Amino acid sequence: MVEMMIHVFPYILEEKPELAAYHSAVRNLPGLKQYLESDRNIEKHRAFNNTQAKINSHVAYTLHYFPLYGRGEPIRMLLSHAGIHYNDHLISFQEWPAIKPTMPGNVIPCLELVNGKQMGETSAIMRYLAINHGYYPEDPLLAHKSEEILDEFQTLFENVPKPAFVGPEEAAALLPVIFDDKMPKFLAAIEPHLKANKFIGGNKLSFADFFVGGSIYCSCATNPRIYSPEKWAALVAKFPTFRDYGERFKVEMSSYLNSDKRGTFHI
Ligand SMILES: N[C@@H](CCC(=O)N[C@@H](CS)C(=O)NCC(=O)O)C(=O)O
Repeated sequence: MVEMMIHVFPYILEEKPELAAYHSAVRNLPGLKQYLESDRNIEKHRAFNNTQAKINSHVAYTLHYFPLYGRGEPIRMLLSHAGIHYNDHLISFQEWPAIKPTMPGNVIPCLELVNGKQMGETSAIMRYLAINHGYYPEDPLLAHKSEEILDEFQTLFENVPKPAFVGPEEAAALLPVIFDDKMPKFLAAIEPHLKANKFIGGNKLSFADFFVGGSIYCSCATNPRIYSPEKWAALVAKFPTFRDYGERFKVEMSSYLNSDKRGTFHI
């Protein structure tokens, strides 16, 4: 019963210390502890979480981010693919200075839970959502591959979005770095995995797919509003395994990509 209450009112244990003590004592009973930690229970827990988030469709999460694809888009994509309704709080650049001090680390994206708890850091938010909604691979090798690719993606994306936000001279200097060095190296490194697997997560999407299929393929390579679209097209043409993967990802995400939610963000 307490487990069910936690799903509906996730903050209840913080507010009721006696209930928290009772809950902890019961969970640690020898037979129960073993069952709760078994794979079977973890599966049921995930399925319940998914259903619960759908039932609480209007209160599941609020995502605070700019009206951009950027770091917010993998989060929007995962939530949409999971069928979870969320409040997409788009913060304009005019509003940002007043909101900035209220966000974790003074940056966004920030995922806010129904109890007001704010979570920062894109990768950590994505892992949290992946674990709760079935996008964290159970196979340790696929989990490692997803983590590895996400780490490489984060390094790559220190540069890739920049040309959209800097002056023409700085942008021009960055293009060879992106198109002749960073992007081809990244794609060459991930292509063998994409050749052997439908998605980075194997037969189903993992959190890393929302960065590679989402941010790289949808928000950059095939985004009609991207900088240097001809360079992106030429890059994709050189990596057909990546292109085929990107198209598979687009099919998987088609209802989101064709929805109004997708917006007309720039990058
Ligand atoms: N390490 C953080 C970086 C977050 C970040 O730099 N966010 C940018 C937008 S993509 C931001 O908040 N910029 C506004 C500012 O720094 O004032 C993450 O991965 O979430």
